Amino acid sequence: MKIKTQVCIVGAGPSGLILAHILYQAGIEAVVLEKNNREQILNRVRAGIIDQNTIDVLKAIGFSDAFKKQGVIHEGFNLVFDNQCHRIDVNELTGGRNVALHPQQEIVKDFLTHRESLNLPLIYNVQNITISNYETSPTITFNSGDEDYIMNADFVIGCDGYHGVCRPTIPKDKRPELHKDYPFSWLGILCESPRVSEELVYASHTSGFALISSRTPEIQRMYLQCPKHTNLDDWDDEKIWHELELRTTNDSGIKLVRGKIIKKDIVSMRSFVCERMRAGKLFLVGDAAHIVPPSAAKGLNLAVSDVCLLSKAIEHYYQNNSSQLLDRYETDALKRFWRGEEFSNFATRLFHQPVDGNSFHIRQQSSALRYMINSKSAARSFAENYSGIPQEFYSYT
Ligand code: RFL
Ligand code: PHB
Repeated sequence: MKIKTQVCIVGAGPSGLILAHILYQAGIEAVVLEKNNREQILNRVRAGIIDQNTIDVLKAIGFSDAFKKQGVIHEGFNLVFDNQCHRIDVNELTGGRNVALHPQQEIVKDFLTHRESLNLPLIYNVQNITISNYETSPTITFNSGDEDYIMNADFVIGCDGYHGVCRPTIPKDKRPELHKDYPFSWLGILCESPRVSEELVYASHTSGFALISSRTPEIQRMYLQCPKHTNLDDWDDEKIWHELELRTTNDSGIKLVRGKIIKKDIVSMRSFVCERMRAGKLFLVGDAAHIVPPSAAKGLNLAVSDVCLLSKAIEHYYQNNSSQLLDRYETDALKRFWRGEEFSNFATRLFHQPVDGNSFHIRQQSSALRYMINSKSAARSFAENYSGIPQEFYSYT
């Protein structure tokens, strides 16, 4: 089958679906290609926290009601170390900015069902994508089920995550990539137990980092720092609960309640950036271009930030027949990304136990944690990054 469209979006994760929606609102045609089926993309457990910038975007593009239904505003979070709990009041420190607990699956579900209700094109089970002629006039071939497709598009947008096909389409010598691996991972669980804290608990402990997050009042999401190549079989439920309780014990009355663990997964901790986010008519967005460790809950927010820049640039192109904003996309997106990257790296160092037990690192970390609870300036800097640096910050350049 032959298809012609304005924008081909590869990937129906949050980046791809939100971008497709904004383009639709601007009257620009897009076809979304997704390698998985509908069930698979709806059942992917990932982000829990979105920042103020993303909250504002969801509201601005017509998803206020969906946000109100599923999102819970958090005005701060709890920081536990030396078994004491300190509340960081993000709202007060930033003059009214917050984060929200708004699970990524719910965001994906909202945008997907909205797209379906409008009968807009999204092709599932897409395999063997090839992208040619992307410098000038892209052609995309793929198959889905028994059908072979050839698509012509003005633009191809890679929203296909870290393991996608779009980034590798750009020859290796034309895409500088930077990596940082962390020497530990996270073990994540979903469990059936009551919510024990209104806000998240980030715990730095001599046995390692722990995080108490949530999905619904009845389903909780928690994480433990664990060895890099750990085997899930080595973590029975008793060991997981023991470590979670040990690391989060505190003086504030927040106390875990054990429940049935319904999912366990290992999350690798890494930073990655491909500094080529554009090659002709091919653009990379979100995790396809960059990854941060989840310590500071930034990845999805950085993806949405890319979406905003690129959607504006594509609109500008069609309205004014001008590539001016498209030409700036990579530079502007990387500037925003590096702020999120530096902050995610900072939070990772602040919260996690060094695997070599390095005393110098541990003393610095204790000092930084005490500084954060004793100095409003230090706490404000953290809160400003955590709730999302306002986009105006970048416009001076
Ligand atoms: P995604 O979500 O990876 O979506 C990519 C989509 O592309 C599809 N795809 C393809 N489609 C067609 N052809 C191909 N060849 C394809 N290859 C892949 C995939 O099936 C998928 O549907 O990328 P996107 O849209 O850029 O979104 C990025 C976010 O998913 C990611 O940054 C966040 O989940 C990161 N993250 C968090 N970010 C936050 O802002 N707040 C958080 O609280 C937060 N928590 C987390 C996180 C990431 C985590 N993990 C698992 C790394 C917690 C965890 C545990
Ligand atoms: C989550 O709820 O999955 C979550 C929350 C905060 C983080 C990372 C993940 O920093």
